[in-house]
Amino acid sequence: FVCVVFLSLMQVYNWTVFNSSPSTHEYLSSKNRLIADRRQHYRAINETQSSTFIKKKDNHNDGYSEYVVKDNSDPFMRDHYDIKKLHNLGVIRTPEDQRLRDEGHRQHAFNLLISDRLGFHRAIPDSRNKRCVNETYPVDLPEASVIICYFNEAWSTLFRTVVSVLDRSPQRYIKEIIIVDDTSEMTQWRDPIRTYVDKNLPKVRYVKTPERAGLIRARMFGASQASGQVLIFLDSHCEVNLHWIEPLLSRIKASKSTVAVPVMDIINPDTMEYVSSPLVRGGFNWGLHYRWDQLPDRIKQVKDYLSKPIESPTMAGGLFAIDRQYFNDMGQYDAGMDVWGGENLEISFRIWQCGGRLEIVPCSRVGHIFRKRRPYGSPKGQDTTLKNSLRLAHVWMDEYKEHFFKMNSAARNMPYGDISDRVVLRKQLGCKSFKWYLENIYPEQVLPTDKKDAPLSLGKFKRKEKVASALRGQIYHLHSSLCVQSESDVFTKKAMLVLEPCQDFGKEYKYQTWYKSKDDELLLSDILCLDVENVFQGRSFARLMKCHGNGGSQSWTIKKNGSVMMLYNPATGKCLRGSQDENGSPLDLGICDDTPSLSFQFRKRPSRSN
Ligand code: LR7
Ligand code: MN
Repeated sequence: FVCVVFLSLMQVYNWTVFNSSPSTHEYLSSKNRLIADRRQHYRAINETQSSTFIKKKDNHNDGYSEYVVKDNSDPFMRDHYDIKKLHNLGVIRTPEDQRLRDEGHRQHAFNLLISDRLGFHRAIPDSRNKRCVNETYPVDLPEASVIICYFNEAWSTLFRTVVSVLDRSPQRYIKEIIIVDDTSEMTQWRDPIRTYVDKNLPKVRYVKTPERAGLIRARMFGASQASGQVLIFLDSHCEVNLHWIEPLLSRIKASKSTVAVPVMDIINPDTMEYVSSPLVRGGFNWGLHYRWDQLPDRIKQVKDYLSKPIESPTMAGGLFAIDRQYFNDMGQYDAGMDVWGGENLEISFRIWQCGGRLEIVPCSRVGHIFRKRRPYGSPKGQDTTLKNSLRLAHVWMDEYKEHFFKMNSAARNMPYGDISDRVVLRKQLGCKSFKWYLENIYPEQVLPTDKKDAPLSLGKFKRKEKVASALRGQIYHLHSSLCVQSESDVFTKKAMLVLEPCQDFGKEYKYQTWYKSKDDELLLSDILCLDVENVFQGRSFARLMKCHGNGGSQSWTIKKNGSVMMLYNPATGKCLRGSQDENGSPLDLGICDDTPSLSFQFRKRPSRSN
């Protein structure tokens, strides 16, 4: 037994352990030998198994044949993704390990130790819905240029992104992969990366922006050098899943003005675990932040909606496929936008308002490392999201931009640069109004005034009170033995939530009494709903809000794990989390894993004995 453990460790370490202090060059090239071996293996799998096309029928009208993808690579994926192995990689054995992990968290906001040890190839679970196996795709799909922009990315995550594309895409669909170095500050990696690419990865091209461009202009820079019919953008810390590319390309083959977005699976930044995401779609709030929305019923009623493309009001931004000509014709991106933020809503509004179509394609899955913070700023420290949001509000949102200003009164008078060429673009393309977009593409969206003006109706509460009593009580946090309550005694809107000693009587008890409505809301003392707000750098906090009855981020589902539960918020794809050590720090949302900070129970008031 010991021997087996030892051997399997050796196998893992084959990938990872390197002699005392190799130069980057040695490191990369010793790795490369392993990769070459491994690659043959993968290639074989790729050609003979995972991409077996069986001709289904000739479709003479469109001039192409339809093929079924035969999916016998699946067992390979499942057998090789091993969480225990992954946990082993995180074990710290030396001070050097410790240093790497700390440095990784500081510079990249993820676990660099595990990432580096994983190497460029790794198996991940096939996270697709089973129905996807029966989907058919045309065989003569257009070729893609994959564009990956990065600023200060770790080389292991960068190359895992690149190599996953090479491993899991039929080669004939990959015209090239362009990695765009957005003038990273880690200049010591520049030459090794370039050399490695030139020597070993023939389809991959390294280009560098003349100066730090920010991800928006960096993407345009990359796109301008691409020659494939389709552009596929990826973040620099992704891993594409089995058959990720065929469903995307088929949508574009069917219509050049369709923009296709894969489902973003979650790679945990602390453990590098690959977790399947639920099927949700893109929305936004009036602060112009992206949010995940649950699918509206009208979509869930469609047969096989779990494997068919669904239209989405917005996209998250980083991962999508678009016809190159269409991308250019419809104005690429707003070059006046800096560094990070807002471009995803801008391109989403533009696609819909100007006659295109934005879809989420459930059978295409790509993992992305969701970090808890962004480890870089903008060159001058500005808030680029706010400036970018202002630009898009002024160009695309007509009178509805007022709602944004109401949320950000300071934004009203902030400078946002010259937008005249974007206004001209909108005219030239003959785009529809924002009102049209809201009414036709995003009818589920509510205006902030709708919520504010609606009086709290008692009738609603009465109706909601008739819920199973099992889901009524205190929300007890096991790890701290505390109960969830509002940060303020009275129920104020927007209050954060904190953990406090559980109270068993009177007013205090009432302030800790929650129940779950039929609509999956969690109401505190029958008054306010547990909601989520993205406050800062992607970190989401739990907040009390007026119940709006529209689901979205106010909808919570219980994930049972034995006698404990996690409170899962499908809109954000995350779980309610209590801080493990600091008393009084507000509850936020975290990736749903098995850490104790996510474990809760509904607690009944102990019966009074005397
Ligand atoms: O100056 C920069 N130059 C760059 O090239 C800053 C960043 N970048 C690169 C960076 O290395 C990364 O590859 O741009 C990419 C995106 O930056 P991240 O990963 O730090 O940001 P993110 O994942 O939080 O960003 C999400 O929102 C952004 C808004 O501007 C972009 O649209 C990102 O592409 C987007 N990522 C995703 O949609 C993946 C899913 C995350 C969500 C929700
Ligand atoms: Mn990212």
